[in-house]
Amino acid sequence: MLTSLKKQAINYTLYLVTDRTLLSSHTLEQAIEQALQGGCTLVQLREKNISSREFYETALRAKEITDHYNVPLIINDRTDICKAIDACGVHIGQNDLPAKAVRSILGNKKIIGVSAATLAEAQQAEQDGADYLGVGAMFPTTTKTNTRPVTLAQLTQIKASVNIPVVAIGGIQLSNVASLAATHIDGIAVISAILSQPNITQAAQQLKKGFTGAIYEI
Ligand code: TZP
Ligand code: MG
Repeated sequence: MLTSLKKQAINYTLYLVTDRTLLSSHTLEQAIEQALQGGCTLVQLREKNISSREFYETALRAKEITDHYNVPLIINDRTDICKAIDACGVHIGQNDLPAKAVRSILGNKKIIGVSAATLAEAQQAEQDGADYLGVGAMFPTTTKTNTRPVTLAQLTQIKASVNIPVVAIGGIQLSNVASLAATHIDGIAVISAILSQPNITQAAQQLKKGFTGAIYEI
């Protein structure tokens, strides 16, 4: 059972974030499994419109799959569900419970990720005990409304100013993924460019290659 990992051991390279409303033609469980077959290194279960019970049951099923691939599972927003299913951690936004409060509930072994769109938010999150940052939206996206744009220059500055891993999110696709590698970030977080593709496994493989290949070429 993968319930916590030494924090340095987490691989942020290709971070799948879920959205059941964007699936091409699969169940959420099939989609997660296919993305893992394509090389996703971390999965965040992100549910916005289901009951707590359904979220909990989905999280249990998702964890069975991620455990099988030895990949950590992060729960969006819901510290209670993270704790209840013994997931590896939780991801919170600027309007969710503060990182310090989440830490006091979850303890030191769990991963806490925080969304940040400015340098000030990034530095505050690090100070509050975040284990990694999700920074974006890097590119236009229709997956989430009310995003705040972050430039490549801002992302570079954030990465250079903090000592925790930084993952970029928002509108990342094959056509722009290489531009992110030059910022020296630790990984990319992707929803639609994986989950909405007819071949989820291939989409994940290509994105990973586009990101890591670009790193090695620099
Ligand atoms: N946070 C900032 S942008 C975003 C989230 C959850 C949506 C990312 O989705 P996509 O489909 O990869 O643009
Ligand atoms: Mg949230």
